[in-house]
Amino acid sequence: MKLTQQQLAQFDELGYVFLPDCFAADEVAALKAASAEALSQQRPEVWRERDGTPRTAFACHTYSEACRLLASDERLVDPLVQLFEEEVYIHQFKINAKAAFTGEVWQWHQDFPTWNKDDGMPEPRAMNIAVFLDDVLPINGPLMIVPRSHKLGAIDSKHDLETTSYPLWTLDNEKVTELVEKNGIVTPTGKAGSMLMFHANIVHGSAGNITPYPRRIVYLTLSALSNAIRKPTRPEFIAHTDFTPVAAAPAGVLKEFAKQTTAAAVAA
Ligand SMILES: O=C(O)CCC(=O)C(=O)O
Repeated sequence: MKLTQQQLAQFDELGYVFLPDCFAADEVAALKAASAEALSQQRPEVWRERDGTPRTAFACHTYSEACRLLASDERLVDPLVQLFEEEVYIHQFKINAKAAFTGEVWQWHQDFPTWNKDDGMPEPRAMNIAVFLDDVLPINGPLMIVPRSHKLGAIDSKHDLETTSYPLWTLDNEKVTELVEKNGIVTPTGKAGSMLMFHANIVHGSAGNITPYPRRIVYLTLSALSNAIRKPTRPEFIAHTDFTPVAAAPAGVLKEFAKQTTAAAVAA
């Protein structure tokens, strides 16, 4: 799946592209089952909120077949190969749970400073692609994005080890206020199965979820091969050091897997 000229122009100007209805209901169901299974496990790759609720399941593409297939699906991989004009590898794969009632905030940040300072990634030639596993609503902690903020490059940030259980390089309130006064905030919301691609330097964050509606999102971070990390300090399951190029698989592969899982569930 390639981005159109219009989508490329929007990405360039605003720093994100929202792509509704990319995955069919049975694919979403297979991914949701995989996410429930991953998030329920007691293993180091499952990061928890301070109250013990699963926050993020890292690296589930290494042990879940549905996630493994998603991580090489052409719908995610092709647009990034198109943008970076070279092969890509998987820097990170995670499912953020943002659980009903207890899902916590993601502070205002850009992704690249964390990848740069913690992992030694040289350039912002990597990007997150989000696949919504639940309907993302204005009320259940959608991503909030400051359009055009990617044009500023990496902004000064501080290492925040306090606000949540997960350390992050975050922006101060004055800077966020200044950016938002100029460019506003958008919250791309939509049905499960939608995708959102956003630039490594776009300023974004999300509020806590106190609704009864969970907001699970898969994030695949793909990096240009020439941009592989140089000085990883985080665990392998957070910043991968397997730089094998991703071979994009046709969308039909995940669709077939989903069909078989649905048939098996009906037969059981
Ligand atoms: O899932 C969210 O709400 C935010 C995740 C995020 O900002 C990130 O992974 O960089």
